[in-house]
Amino acid sequence: MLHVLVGLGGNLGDPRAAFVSALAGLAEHGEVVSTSRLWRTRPVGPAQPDYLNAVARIGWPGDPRSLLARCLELETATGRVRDAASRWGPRPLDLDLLLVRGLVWRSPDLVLPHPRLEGRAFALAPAAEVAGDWVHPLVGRTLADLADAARRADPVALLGCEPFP
Ligand code: PH2
Ligand code: MG
Ligand code: MG
Repeated sequence: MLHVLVGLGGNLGDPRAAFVSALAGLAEHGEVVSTSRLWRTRPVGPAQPDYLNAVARIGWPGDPRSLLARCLELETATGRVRDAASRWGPRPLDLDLLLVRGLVWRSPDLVLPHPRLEGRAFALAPAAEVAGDWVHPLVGRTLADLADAARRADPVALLGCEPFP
């Protein structure tokens, strides 16, 4: 069983509803152990609406690739279209594999930990709520520590948070 952090993001339509159905979809094959609060965050990248972000801690019985495939299916089910032009643009649902506990993985379609996890307050703040004591296997620091550092470096990244679900 893999212990995984999945990042949820979205800034089009009803991201909260998309998060709820994505978590139900992940729970069909894995176990959703806990979820962070729902954070409203300033967009990183081109100008676009604010995001909602959350992180789910899940148990997954398969390998990382099978989880990635499931996440892509769930993104597509929300109407997301993937193309080069929308890579950094607004989306109804983005599911990112952020971290698999204790695992470093590099293949053309998947890199773990997520290469931009460090320094991204919108991912680290919710990740620290569900797995603050997990250690980033490349950086050697806990997610709680990295979240504190990211928030200090970018104090306006986080706009607020509310209970979820
Ligand atoms: N995701 C992106 C680009 N920018 N900004 C915020 N605040 N939250 C995101 O989830 C996000 C982003 C590409 O995946
Ligand atoms: Mg993303
Ligand atoms: Mg993504």
